Amino acid sequence: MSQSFFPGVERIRYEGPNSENPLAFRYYDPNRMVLGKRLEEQLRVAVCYWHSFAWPGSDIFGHGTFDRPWFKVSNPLEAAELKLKTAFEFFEKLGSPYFTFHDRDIAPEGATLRESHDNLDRIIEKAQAEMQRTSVKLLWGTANLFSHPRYMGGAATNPDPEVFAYAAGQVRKMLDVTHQLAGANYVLWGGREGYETLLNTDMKREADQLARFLSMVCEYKHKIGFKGLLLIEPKPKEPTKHQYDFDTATVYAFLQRYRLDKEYKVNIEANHAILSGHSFQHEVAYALGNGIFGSLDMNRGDDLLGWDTDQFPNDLQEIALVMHTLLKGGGFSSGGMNFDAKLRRQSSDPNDLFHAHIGGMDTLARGTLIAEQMIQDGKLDRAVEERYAGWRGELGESILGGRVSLAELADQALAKGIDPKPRSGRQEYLENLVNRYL
Ligand code: XUL
Ligand code: CO
Repeated sequence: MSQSFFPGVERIRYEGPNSENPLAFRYYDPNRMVLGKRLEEQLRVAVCYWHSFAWPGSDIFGHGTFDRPWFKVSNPLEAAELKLKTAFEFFEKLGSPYFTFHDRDIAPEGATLRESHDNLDRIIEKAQAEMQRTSVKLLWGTANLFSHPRYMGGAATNPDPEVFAYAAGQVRKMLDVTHQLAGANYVLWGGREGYETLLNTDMKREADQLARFLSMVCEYKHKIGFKGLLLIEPKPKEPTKHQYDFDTATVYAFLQRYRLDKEYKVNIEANHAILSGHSFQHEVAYALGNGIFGSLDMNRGDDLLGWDTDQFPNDLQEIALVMHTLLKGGGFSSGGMNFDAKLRRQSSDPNDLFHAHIGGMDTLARGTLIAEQMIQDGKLDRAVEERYAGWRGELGESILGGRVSLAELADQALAKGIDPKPRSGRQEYLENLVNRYL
């Protein structure tokens, strides 16, 4: 077997905030207890295969910039094996408990669907051995239903039912593989499920097709006894102009309309939230509030760019607020934090992969410790509770309890001469309070 791709790197250790070692964690101490769970279990960090091992560093203007040995191996299955070894060397040295992958990240597409399945089987057997050797687990599997030209007009929403059938072939296989690898969840991101122009698109029909696909997927999940969550990943645009899974609220309405809301939850991605005109925290709060929270794709965008830049998270305030919302909502069940994040094209040294993930994990850890303080302190929660205190009184309870009609309430307002006084929302006071924890 090949040699190490990261020869100078040992297992990354927690060394505390004062460490000068760039290849150490300053905040990510997996064994530290946070609100009754080990930090590692609160965060459930995953490294993604596609950005870190399959992407060559190309963009629409230029070729790959990353000199990875598996890109130079001409036999695609041998290349996949080398990539697999390197990926597990990385997961093990980083100490990430989970990873994620698409079918086509881990094994090459063959000339036919059957050949692709066979390629996948060969590599998955080796992946299973690596998982046993390292104890690294699968957070979720997924199928790539967007790269190949056959999917240019969508997968489930394609005008051609044969494309739908091909997608069914890929998803059944990846559900089987995810189940075989004891994956904790299964993700569906509708990369090409959207449209460019209504001149050639029947939106209503495409929604029906997508719903049919999703119900076939959940029927199959139950048939094979896969216990993980099925997760839809919202994104408002890119690659299509109008993506059907625009944001969490849109996905929730769609799921309810087709009676799929008990079967699917969401995988929320930070930069997708921003692209949809929301904050990451808003999306997480919405999903928790409606019982459809599943998992997170961690990354960040760039304020000056309007696309999915997939940078590693480093905004401490954003992460602290998201973790505050998430931990108050009970934290993860089977979900986790998948780094759907990539290096910049100029970060071409192998060790840049470590710096990126170490920085990301430290930001998540530090944000979580800040969120723990906010929760234990209780000041932020008390401010919100006080703001709604009236609803716990006689008037509020009679309204929400359905004990008064509109007419009765209107009469009461007249009879009692109700004259509500505006009260401050104290936003700046609360913002200052948050800054004190950072
Ligand atoms: C694309 C994206 C995907 C999904 C998995 O923006 O986020 O990588 O996470 O298909
Ligand atoms: Co994603």
